[in-house]
Amino acid sequence: MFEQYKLPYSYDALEPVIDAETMETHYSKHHATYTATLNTLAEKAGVQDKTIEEILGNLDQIADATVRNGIRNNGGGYYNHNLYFKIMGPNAGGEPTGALKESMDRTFGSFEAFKDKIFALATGQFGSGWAWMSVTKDGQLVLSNSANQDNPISLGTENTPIFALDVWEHAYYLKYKNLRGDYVKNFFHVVNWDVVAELYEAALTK
Ligand code: MN3
Repeated sequence: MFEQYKLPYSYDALEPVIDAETMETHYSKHHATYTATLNTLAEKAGVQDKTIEEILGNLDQIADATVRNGIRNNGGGYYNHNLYFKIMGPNAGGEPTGALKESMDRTFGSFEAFKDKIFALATGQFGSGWAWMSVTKDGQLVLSNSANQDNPISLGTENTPIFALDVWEHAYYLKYKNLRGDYVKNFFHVVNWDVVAELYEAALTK
């Protein structure tokens, strides 16, 4: 049984960057529906006892195309939002520290350069999708974007996502309307870099 990541903060905790109504709808409707649908489909495919990473990394093992596509979308939605809600928090923002900061500076040049690259990927994703920072199998940081609920795992990269930015309109439209770029710029004020750093360390020792 796949369970939604439990929010350790209230729906209004990320105001004014993310308004309470958006948070509540996003978590209690969108994410809840992805989770419920994944549970139904995972049962149908007989993969309910696998981890979500195992399922998404081996979609080709699901024979029925309709079930496979449903798990790709809803399992992706389940996994992606767990990560998205986890790396945000109140009293957050600022810059990464420690080993993560050193690796980001080495890879992207600076924190500002990282933000510019994520901004380009997030605003350049046509239609619904995500922007990512992931860790490769040999410990390198890489940035990417993806359409719909695809992610670096379901796309077969074998990279481990540690930073997820939702750029579906449901993530920002109530407050930002068509201005995705404003949402993306403000998003950095609610990123909990301590959590991203923990995910980074965990990915390195996997
Ligand atoms: Mn979403």
